[in-house]
Amino acid sequence: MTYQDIRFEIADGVARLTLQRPEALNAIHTAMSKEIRDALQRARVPEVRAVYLTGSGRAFCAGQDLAEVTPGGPIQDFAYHHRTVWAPLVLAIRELDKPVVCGVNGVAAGAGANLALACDLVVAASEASFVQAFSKIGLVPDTGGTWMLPRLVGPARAMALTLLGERLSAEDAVRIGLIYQSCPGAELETVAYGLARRLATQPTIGLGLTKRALAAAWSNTLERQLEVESEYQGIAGRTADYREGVAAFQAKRPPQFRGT
Ligand code: LHQ
Repeated sequence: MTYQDIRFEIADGVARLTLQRPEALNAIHTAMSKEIRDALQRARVPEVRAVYLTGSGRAFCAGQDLAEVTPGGPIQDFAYHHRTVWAPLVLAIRELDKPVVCGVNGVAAGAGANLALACDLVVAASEASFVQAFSKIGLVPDTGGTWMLPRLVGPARAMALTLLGERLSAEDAVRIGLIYQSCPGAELETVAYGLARRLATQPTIGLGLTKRALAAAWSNTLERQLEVESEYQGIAGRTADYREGVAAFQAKRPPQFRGT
């Protein structure tokens, strides 16, 4: 598949996916969502050990391309549209067995904000902001927002963010635990892409299982979760990276993980 509205490249073990419609603040339309899904599928190859998602221009992503969903426009069935366009994007990120870092370079609104929050580590430029814009146009939060927000920031803040739809600065997003980190925009590449590069040198199988275990924990009892941990530790303990990690520790040298 050739891409019109995203850029995709693999280097240093990192698949970099850049949303590339700056004139519309990287708002996503159906064809673009297919490109993103295709790229996330391509990121499944073993050579890729981390994914970096970011936007071009002054925004990260303004969510759904409103031109496509205006009354009388091409898309009228929003339930079907969300089920087939946005929900699969969230699941593609969450189900990827490797870390996904989001470098939020500017405003992230509507489904664009929740796409960022679906990622494993979110780092935002200090000029960036997060807007649950849905209520402003009479819609409900989607793209996993109603699931993710209360878990990340608690029910009171989730309710305020979604009902009021006010812009939340990157700094406040860190303060309330919505995202991991913020940094000056000029340093986003170093900090956020740097995290992705660093993660790409780590024990990929163990990181993938960690991601899966934390996701499972949301709905498990402690007993069931302890069993998940037992199972995953069994898998991690059989990896070459575990053997390398222990050997490096004992030899007092840095480990050379290969993701196997
Ligand atoms: C846009 C957009 C956009 C197209 C800015 N589309 N062009 C799921 C399923 C089914 C149905 C519907 O939705 C969904 C999920 C959703 O995501 S619903 C929520 C959709 N997103 C929004 O409502 C956000 C709309 N955008 C905004 O509120 C503002 O643009 C933000 C706060 C993001 C940025 O504000 P400003 O920095 O003041 O920029 P701006 O508003 O001037 O926008 C710049 C340009 O980008 C402008 O075009 P123009 O040709 O006038 O320069 C906008 O029309 C365009 N743009 N968002 N979502």
